[in-house]
Amino acid sequence: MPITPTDTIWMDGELVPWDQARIHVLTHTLHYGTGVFEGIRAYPTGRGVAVFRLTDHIDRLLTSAKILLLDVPYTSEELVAATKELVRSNDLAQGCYIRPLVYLGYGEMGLNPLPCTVNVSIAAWPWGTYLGDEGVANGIRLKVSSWRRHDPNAVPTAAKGTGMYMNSSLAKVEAIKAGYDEAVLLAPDGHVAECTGENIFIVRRGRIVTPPTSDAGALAGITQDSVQTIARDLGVEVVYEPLVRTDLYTADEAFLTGTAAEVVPIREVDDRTVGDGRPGPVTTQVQQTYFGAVRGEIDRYKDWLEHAE
Ligand code: PPE
Repeated sequence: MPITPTDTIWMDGELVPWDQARIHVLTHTLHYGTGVFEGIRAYPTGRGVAVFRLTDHIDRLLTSAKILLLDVPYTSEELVAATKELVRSNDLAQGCYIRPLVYLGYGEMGLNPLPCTVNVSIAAWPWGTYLGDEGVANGIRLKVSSWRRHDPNAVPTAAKGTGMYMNSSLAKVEAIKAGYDEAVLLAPDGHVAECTGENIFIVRRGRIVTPPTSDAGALAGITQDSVQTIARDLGVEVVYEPLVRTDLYTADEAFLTGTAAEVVPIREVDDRTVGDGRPGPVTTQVQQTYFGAVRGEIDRYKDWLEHAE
């Protein structure tokens, strides 16, 4: 997914021109993956551009940093304000993707990160659909990866750590090279964990089922949480229960969620057609409601919007 440059990137308290937002090649996090990050989206609404659940994302960033013992030199309020300032000053009224990153800077090498400086950057740019317009409309083809998700005692799966995405990237490449759109990873115990950058759900006998995030070694998704609220408001029960791969094959419907991906139907898993191969009624209703919520079209969900202007 190509990046469209904007004017500035927020780096350690300043808005730096896009082309000058550079770091040294000996930056600690570049070598060891010792950073944490977030993915956030802002959408155009009737009242100007609004960042969806911004505070929740910044709080998760700080929780990830805490898990990695990274001492972030900014408060949640300061990072929320910085993000809004960035969106305001970069002509992003049509919406954007926002990428905050906490990383260990230049000056120390070796595996002890404690003496390193902790740096923070926030970038934002317009970004289209992550898994393609066709996938959003008609569903994607999923492959169970041969790569396992992390053991939570090997790396902290509750943190959105940069280095951990080597695992996601390996699974994504494998899936794409095999002709699929996306991969789902199993946890070390064989239960379904999550996709490379999304949580996974099935619909079975009228209920929505998603793996219990921390047990499955999956990230506790903010979109997953939003979808849980939306589904319950639609009168559909949502439960967090362990799933095995054949539960995906035999589901009535399946979909995935993430900030970048949004809500995307799954039409096939390992060449088995899910349901009748078209987005099912529950998936479609949840997806439509999510798109309405992020764009400020549904009063009930207005509290999720944090206006940049
Ligand atoms: N699991 C993983 C592994 C993950 O990376 C994400 C977000 C989620 C679940 C869903 O979380 P949430 O966005 O809070 O609903 N993935 C981010 C990064 C994607 C990327 O390609 O980079 C995102 O969606 O922004």
